[in-house]
Amino acid sequence: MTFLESARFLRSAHDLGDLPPAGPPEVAFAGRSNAGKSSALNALARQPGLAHVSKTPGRTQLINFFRLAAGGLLVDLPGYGFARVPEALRRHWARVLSEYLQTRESLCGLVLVMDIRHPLTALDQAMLRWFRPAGSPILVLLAKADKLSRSAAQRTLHEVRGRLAEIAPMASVQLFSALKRIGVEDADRTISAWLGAVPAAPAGPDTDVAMHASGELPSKDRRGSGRKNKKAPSQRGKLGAKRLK
Ligand SMILES: Nc1nc2c(ncn2[C@@H]2O[C@H](COP(=O)(O)OP(=O)(O)OP(=O)(O)O)[C@@H](O)[C@H]2O)c(=O)[nH]1
Ligand SMILES: [Mg+2]
Repeated sequence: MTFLESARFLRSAHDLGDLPPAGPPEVAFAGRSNAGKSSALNALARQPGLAHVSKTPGRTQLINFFRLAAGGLLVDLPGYGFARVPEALRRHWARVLSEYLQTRESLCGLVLVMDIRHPLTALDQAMLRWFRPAGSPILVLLAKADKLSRSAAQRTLHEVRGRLAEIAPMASVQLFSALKRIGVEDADRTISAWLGAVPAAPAGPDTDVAMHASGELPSKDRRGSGRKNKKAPSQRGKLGAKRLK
């Protein structure tokens, strides 16, 4: 059994007051509505029904916590950016997400899931800004990579990597597909390392496991994953929470 395969549903939270007490390290999955967060979590945990997946955007309306046998937590966050969500609910989640990212002491890494066809939206960039001061690692998953041709996926990967180098240097990025299981092993290694399971994966062939198959050379320039927190957890709580416009 892999480290992440031991994930089991723990509880849901509607507000910051409902969160389980901060303690074991946790990794959160954030992203736009329908980007593929719950599917990514399920692919990594190798349990198709663990987090709820839906064709209807805005399906995950709670913060869902999953506990690992070793004690860490995986957190499926509600998606943002879905226009048809009532304004009051949108504001509620904007406040909860920004405060959670900025103040949650035990959050040791962020997985930011983006639909590869719509990467780095304004709200994705807001998530990066909120989380950046903590200095903890970020893994950007360019999800639904199966929706693009291999060359288009590679192109987007390089473009996003270039932009991230400017706006969030602590972020690494890789291709991902829950459907075709592209990049699952790489993401698993990175996240498991954050949670203390295994040594950090060496910077190495890109998630281009799928690209290998196509005969393309793997990229060598992926930034290392599994960085350690630069600040003590107690410093996280001192960051002021800002509201999402
Ligand atoms: N082709 C393809 N479709 C995917 C992939 N991952 C997710 N999907 C589909 O995208 C839709 C949304 O997936 P979810 O995992 O529920 O997305 P989410 O980000 O959790 O959505 P919310 O909880 O609503 O914010 C579903 O119809 C999934 O089947 C993928 O890798 N490839
Ligand atoms: Mg979801």
